[in-house]
Amino acid sequence: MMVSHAPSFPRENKWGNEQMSGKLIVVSNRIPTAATPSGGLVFALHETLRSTGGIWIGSDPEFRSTPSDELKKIGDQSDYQRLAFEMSEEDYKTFYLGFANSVLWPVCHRRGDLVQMSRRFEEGYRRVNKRLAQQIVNVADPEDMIWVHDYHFFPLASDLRELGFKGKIGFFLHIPFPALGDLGALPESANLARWLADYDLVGLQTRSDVARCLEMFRSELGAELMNDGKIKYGEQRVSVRSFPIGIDVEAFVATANQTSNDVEIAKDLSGEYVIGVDRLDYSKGLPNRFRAFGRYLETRKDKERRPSLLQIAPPTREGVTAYRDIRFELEELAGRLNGENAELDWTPLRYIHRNIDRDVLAKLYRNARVGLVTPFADGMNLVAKEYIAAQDPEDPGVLVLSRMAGAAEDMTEALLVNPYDIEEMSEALAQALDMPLEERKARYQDCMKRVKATDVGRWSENYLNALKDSRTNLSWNSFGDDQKESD
Ligand code: ADQ
Repeated sequence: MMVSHAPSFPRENKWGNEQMSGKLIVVSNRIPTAATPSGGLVFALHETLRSTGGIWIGSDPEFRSTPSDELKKIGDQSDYQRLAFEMSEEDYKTFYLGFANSVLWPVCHRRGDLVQMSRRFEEGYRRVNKRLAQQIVNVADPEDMIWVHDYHFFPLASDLRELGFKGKIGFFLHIPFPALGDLGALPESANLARWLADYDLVGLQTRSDVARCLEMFRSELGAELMNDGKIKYGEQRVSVRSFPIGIDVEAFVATANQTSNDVEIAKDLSGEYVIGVDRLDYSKGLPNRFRAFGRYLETRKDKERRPSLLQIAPPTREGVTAYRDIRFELEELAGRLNGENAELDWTPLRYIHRNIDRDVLAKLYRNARVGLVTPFADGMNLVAKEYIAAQDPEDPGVLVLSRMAGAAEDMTEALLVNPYDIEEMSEALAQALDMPLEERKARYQDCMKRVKATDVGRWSENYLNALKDSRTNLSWNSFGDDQKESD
């Protein structure tokens, strides 16, 4: 009797047909609730769904003691459906804060030391994914195409396949793909290779991410790289490709060009300044950035020159200990930096903990002489692209960019730095502040070319075309044959 490697699922079900052109179903943890969403990624997916119709599924921000089995309509439903899956507080703590952000996030950002292991986290992650898969098959048709976003949902394709969904399923990972050595910090139940093999297309940010993903498959017994570039793993076939994400360039340039009174005031108050904009996350390298700025102030030749650092960093994931720790560390560093360097009429560091409207943000970027983007690890980093897009082409500022950000793979004309090297960063800051106009323009033009080439509209189009062209995972076609022989 032949043994099928395909997971068992009901043989008689509605997913039995070859792919037809169906609707698009996007799955992401967050779902836009405002009628007109802002922000590059959300906007691009919104535009895509507006033109194709379809469904966007994400988590309901409110907890339920007993989450419903049904997806719930939320927000505007006119162009496409927005459906939310409910979670209990336990789900949120174990799936979101727990497994997603205390296990997967640190592993993907090379911080295995911050991983918090808990069986509850593993169970919560599997429970939410399995429940969601069931909810999706309840609303999906056989010919639909499902596009899953990010590390919250690695196992979703496996769970959907188990329920019999044979259509195309794509995955896009927004954060770095983990190095082989770091995968050892995952619990055994988290088999990324198995989970990813159930997708038809795995999209990653950079070529380096693809190399790490292929290395993982190479290390798996039974996985092979095929001549057509796909990975064969057991009965599964999956393509792994890079799709560097970007911003809505035209909209951002237009926003930066607008005049806004708020920002004129901010400019008057700040004089010459350097900007950093990040979610308050340990992966973003903020303590070293503050140290490098302090070092620059100490070593600068012209003591009359008094640039300030404007750091905008809204706190996130405060239910996770590592995020509370980084917040305390930064507050202490900020206090010391200002205590040691401030003068009666000058505050060197302005550290702001809240979200800023995008039009104000765009103007703040434009007026900043330098953009400091210095993460230890980052899937892409859209702030780097926003900073460039916001510049005045006739008098652009300079981007200082960590080599560890995905954006550095293409934006090679930024001043690339090692985020662990405080001295190098402080020297780069000095070089950026002193850079002659011609060099600033040349570097800006080169970076801007890359920003345009990865516009987020093009990104989603490229990804969806690749997913459409990908062949449905072969095992789902061969399943029937195996079954006949084994009958
Ligand atoms: P993030 O880790 O959130 O995204 P990033 O790419 O920099 O990082 O995007 C942050 C976005 O939030 C930017 O658009 C920025 O303007 C905005 N933002 C940050 N602070 C803000 C503030 N105070 N007020 C208003 N807006 C603010 C994840 C991955 C990245 C990857 C993106 C997209 O970690 O590596 O680039 O997804 O795939």
